[in-house]
Amino acid sequence: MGNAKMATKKLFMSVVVTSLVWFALVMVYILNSNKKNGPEQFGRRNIGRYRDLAAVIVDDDLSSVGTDRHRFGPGENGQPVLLYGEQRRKGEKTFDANAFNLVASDIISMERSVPDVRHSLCDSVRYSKNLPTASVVIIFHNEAWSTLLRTVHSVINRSKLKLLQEVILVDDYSDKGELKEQLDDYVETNFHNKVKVIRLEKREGLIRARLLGASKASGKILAFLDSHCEVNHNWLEPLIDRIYRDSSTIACPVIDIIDPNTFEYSASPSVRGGFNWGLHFKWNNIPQSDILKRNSEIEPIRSPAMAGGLFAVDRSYFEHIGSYDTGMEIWGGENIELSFRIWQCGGTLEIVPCSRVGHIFRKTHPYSVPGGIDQVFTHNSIRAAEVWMDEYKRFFYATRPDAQGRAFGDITERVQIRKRLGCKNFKWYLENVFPELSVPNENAHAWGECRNPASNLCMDTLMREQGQPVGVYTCHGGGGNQVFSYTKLGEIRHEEWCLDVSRKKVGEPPTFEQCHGLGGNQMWKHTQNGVIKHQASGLCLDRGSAIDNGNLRMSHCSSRKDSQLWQFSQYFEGEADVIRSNEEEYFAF
Ligand code: UD2
Ligand code: MN
Repeated sequence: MGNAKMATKKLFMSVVVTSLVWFALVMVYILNSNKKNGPEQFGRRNIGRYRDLAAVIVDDDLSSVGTDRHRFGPGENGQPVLLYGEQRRKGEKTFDANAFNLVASDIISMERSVPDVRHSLCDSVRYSKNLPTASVVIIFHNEAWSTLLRTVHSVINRSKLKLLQEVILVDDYSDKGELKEQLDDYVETNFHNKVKVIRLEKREGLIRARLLGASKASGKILAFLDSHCEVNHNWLEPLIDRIYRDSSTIACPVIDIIDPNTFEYSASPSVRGGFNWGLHFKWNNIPQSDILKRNSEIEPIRSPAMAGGLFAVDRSYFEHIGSYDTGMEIWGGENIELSFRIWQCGGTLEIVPCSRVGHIFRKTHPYSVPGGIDQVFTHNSIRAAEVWMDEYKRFFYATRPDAQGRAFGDITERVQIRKRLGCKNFKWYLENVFPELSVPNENAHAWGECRNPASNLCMDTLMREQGQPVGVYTCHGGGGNQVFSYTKLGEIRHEEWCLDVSRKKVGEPPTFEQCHGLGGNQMWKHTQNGVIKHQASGLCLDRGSAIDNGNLRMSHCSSRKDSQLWQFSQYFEGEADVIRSNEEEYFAF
């Protein structure tokens, strides 16, 4: 009995020991194979990826999601690069030439990984096997070496290569030495024929540079990028898919944010493109009604306007609808013009949530612009307004007085395109595509500068944001931050911001809040050259005094105080009378 017990114990022990040995062996194997996928190995494999593109295409399972996880180093996974001491000082000096921190950019690998910020549902989407290929066109003027090539590497590493016809780099007459032969050599050695460089003989600006790129492209689809982007995993396929389904679609990726100082990659919120009456592009919240219509968060978002730099389009459709207005110069306005054209002429513009691309949003333009950036932007915007906005262009001119009476060149050809394509008018666009844009004469009693005549101070956003006090500033007649409206809903409004009074106390300033259209704290009454009375509190808007730090303040109403009298630059016909006939009610306080 005792012996049998001993034997069982021995057997048990040997099973345990053998299992442990096996376990250890398996662990060693796993650890070893993991090492093979580590950063070093990744680096080599990755070089193989574009050294021998043909071989990679066979096994094109878009492994970037997996391999990116194993990378480490400065800026990897979109982490910020923080500089100290001498490096920090050096970095700050590079802003003048680049409008971003070139020292930080140079430290980061050309092939750094980015966080996979796509919605989790994106991975389960299955796309057609028959998708056409795309040519990616990247235009640049004096772009920095590291940001330009990081853009290209990201496209090579994170696109399905069988969908990537080619990458075309268009040099818009840069004068940086490194962007000439050195760039040609780099591209030749690293990307073979997959990437081409073409050059303009003179500075043409981004509009004509993109057109040159498009004319050399052979893919069925064109995908445009700025020269300081980092595309995210599988960004291209969802864009092509939308165009494959309907060739009259222009598909834009979600534009994520790369910080110009630290190069941190962060996901941007779900927004869509719009603009104000000055034709400045703006990001807007997606209206609730559109959110409710969507079946899932990864469904494309219809967008009234595009930011401009990052979009995909069917090449022949792009030609068919008149590509770009070649009468536009250097920078600005072409995105709004294309947005109007695509919608008014029967196409669709959308943002595709499963496609994401990071872009360095710069605060200034580091390059010189012949004629000045403001001048060319105004010139281009006038052309867009004249061709597409019909009678509504008066609101553009009223918001941008610098555009009034300026020559804008010949637009005959563009007007003919509009006729040839039988495009709809701007009223249709406003009603069907962008009903959220407040149209002054339809949605408002009064519009323009809101002036306190006694002081010549005007209501001014002072570039403030949500929740901050509404300001006043000397009237400048330049539109922009001094354009307000008194809407038919009783709002005092600047774009999507409404004057709101939640602390109903004398001396408190009104603040900017998102307009909700429900009255309440955003409901006012105004008579021409009279007071602006807040309905819920019974207090009136006062221009304030120096001690109010340039803020408006709420006061007890008195039409005898000239600090409470306001005059909009425009009262719409018929409306002023209606307002006046109710005057008694307004002054009953
Ligand atoms: C935004 C767009 C940009 C363009 C612009 C309006 C995004 C992310 N960016 O401004 O693509 O639509 O609005 O016009 O939506 N470039 C040239 N030649 C020039 C000037 C610029 O090739 O004379 C290149 C430049 O190197 C860059 C691209 O054009 O790749 C756009 O210029 P940007 O980055 O200064 O414009 P951005 O992003 O402020
Ligand atoms: Mn840009």
